[in-house]
Amino acid sequence: MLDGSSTTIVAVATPPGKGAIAIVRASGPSVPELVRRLVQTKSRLRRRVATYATIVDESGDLLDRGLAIFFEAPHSYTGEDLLELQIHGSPVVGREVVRAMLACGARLAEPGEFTRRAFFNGKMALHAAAAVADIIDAQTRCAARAALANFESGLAQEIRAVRSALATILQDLEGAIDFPDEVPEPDRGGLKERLAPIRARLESLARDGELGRLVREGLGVAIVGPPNAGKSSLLNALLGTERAIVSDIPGTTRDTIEESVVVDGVPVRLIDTAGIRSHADRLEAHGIARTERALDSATIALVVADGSQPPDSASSQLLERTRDRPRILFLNKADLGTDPAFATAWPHAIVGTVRNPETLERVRDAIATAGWNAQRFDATRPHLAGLHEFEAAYAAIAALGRACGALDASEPIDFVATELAHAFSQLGHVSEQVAAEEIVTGIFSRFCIGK
Ligand SMILES: Nc1nc2c(ncn2[C@@H]2O[C@H](COP(=O)(O)OP(=O)(O)OP(=O)(O)O)[C@@H](O)[C@H]2O)c(=O)[nH]1
Ligand SMILES: [Mg+2]
Repeated sequence: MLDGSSTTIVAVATPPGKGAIAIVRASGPSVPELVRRLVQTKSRLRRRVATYATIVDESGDLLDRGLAIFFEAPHSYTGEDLLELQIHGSPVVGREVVRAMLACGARLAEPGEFTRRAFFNGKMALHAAAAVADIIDAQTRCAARAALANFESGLAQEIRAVRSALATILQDLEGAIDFPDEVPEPDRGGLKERLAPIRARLESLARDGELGRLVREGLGVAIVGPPNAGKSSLLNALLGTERAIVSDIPGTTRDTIEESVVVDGVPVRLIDTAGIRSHADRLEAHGIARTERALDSATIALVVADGSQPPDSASSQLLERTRDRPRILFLNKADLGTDPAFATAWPHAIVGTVRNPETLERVRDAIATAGWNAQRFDATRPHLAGLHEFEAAYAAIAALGRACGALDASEPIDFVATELAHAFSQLGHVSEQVAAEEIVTGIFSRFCIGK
């Protein structure tokens, strides 16, 4: 049973491979015994004091020398007795120390199990545990700062304020519902006015959350177009390195190539693809099938065409195909001129050349506009992060919308109260420590072993 703390768990907490030091972590009731059998120090190991130690195996044979730190329950990361051994950063030594602990009755930790124990022992709130996973997963400085902002309980406080405003309105409605003959119904216009800022606050939290999600998870941009349009040249120019092969032979790129750049703090996954054309050899046809998949999976289609030539059927088809989705149209090779037919057919396109930095800046701006409306994300503010937080916020926003609709349509006041109560209870999933088992499991499954 994962939550039980009757077992002692152990893992190498540092990443695999060679390093300056490695840290082996053990947590659970038999930690004092592990200390007694495996950790030899001149004087008794004191709590929370790094002490030079000789580490031996279960038979007393030397394994390594390093630092040992003992944290006594409940004053540890997990809330249990916890031992950290800082040893030499050799994967072999790390494995041997873990093996010796297993021989003394410990078992290997599951991914995230240390943090899971911290949560179940009341050392850490669920949102903080999720923030820890986000800090570790962060791909950019902005994502790391944003995760850190969520480590504190700011979001829960904001949601509590919204809930208490809702609770006050609900109380005011209660009298009218329970004693319809004695208590007059509150003024409907006044109720709507009181609900408006609550809705606005939640909507703003949801917007910030969506931006945070982008900063955390990144955005896929598929660079598509006919062969020879300059797609790989564009990828290279945006990356600032010669990542993809560029040549004047149409059909140079055969496979999709994915690389990330950071735009306004958002990791943007650029996917260079094989040029689309109808007369392709077998190998190229495979590449074009991958292009199709990249186009389907990416959020934004960046359609590139050689604007110095008249439009061909492939570029016209792509123009039609991407009509109803977020897209950026880019007419490249403006240094060779721009065909008037293209200028008419692609009126909103960026016209320029990958060789011009100003054109690249316009492409980056267009990604920011298509991807996140060029809104700035304030990484210092707490924001919605977990899936269950988004679900709860959107459910509450929808319920408030229905409540306002009911007020407008002069529906019975108890219908309005039901919707407000629903919003109130949904938001409780964010502000209070009530979390369904699958939410808890979902959060901890993201962790690596040893955390
Ligand atoms: N004059 C000019 N040539 C360019 C420009 N961009 C790319 N090229 C040239 O166009 C040719 C094709 O460029 P690529 O980047 O390989 O084109 P692609 O769209 O990736 O082509 P495929 O991989 O075959 O689909 C190369 O010879 C590039 O040097 C540009 O802005 N101006
Ligand atoms: Mg290419």
